[in-house]
Amino acid sequence: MTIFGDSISGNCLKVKFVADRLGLAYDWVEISVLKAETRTPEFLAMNPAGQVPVVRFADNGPLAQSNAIILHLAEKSDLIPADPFERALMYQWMFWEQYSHEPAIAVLRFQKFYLKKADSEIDPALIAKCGKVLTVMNDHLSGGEYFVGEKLSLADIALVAYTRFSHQADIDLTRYPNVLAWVRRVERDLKIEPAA
Ligand SMILES: N[C@@H](CCC(=O)N[C@@H](CS)C(=O)NCC(=O)O)C(=O)O
Repeated sequence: MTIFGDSISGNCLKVKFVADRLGLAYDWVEISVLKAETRTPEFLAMNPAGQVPVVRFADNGPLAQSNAIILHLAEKSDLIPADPFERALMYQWMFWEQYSHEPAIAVLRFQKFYLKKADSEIDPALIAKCGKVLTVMNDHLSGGEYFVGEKLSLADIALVAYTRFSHQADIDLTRYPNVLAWVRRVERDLKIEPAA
């Protein structure tokens, strides 16, 4: 399979983390969002939404949406709980990640770290939203080491993708100690270095 991704993107790194963890072979094609490489006719033919990640499978063609991709890659693996209710809890966190978490942390990080926006240009509501999602996570993690059950699942991988870049959004994760400990735990599990 071929992963079309931008290596600064948490959504794209989710796909890499799952493929690496499961030992799946892939080619990585770097597509720069900042250089508008998601807007070429060739790319839009694969994903009319003009977004990475996209994975092109030799047998089935292209698939977009990071969480759809990782669910497909991890099917029948230990990254998806066997118990139906635990599996539903994993989906719960993955849907929350896309609707509430990613639009906060990833957007603030992009505005601060890549667009270099001044604090005066940042919507205070966005900063408040980041605090809210990290508080939800910190409270949840007071009851366990992972988001669902007692082991790593796709919920952790989806949520860690941007949480580990919080410092690039000028968010101090030491204010959310359970989250910080969990980020380091998941990075260790995935055998990746803490984000610089
Ligand atoms: N919900 C999508 C979001 C994908 C997304 O926002 N991709 C960004 C990079 S992280 C992108 O390609 N942006 C280019 C654009 O929207 O023009 C997913 O999880 O895959």
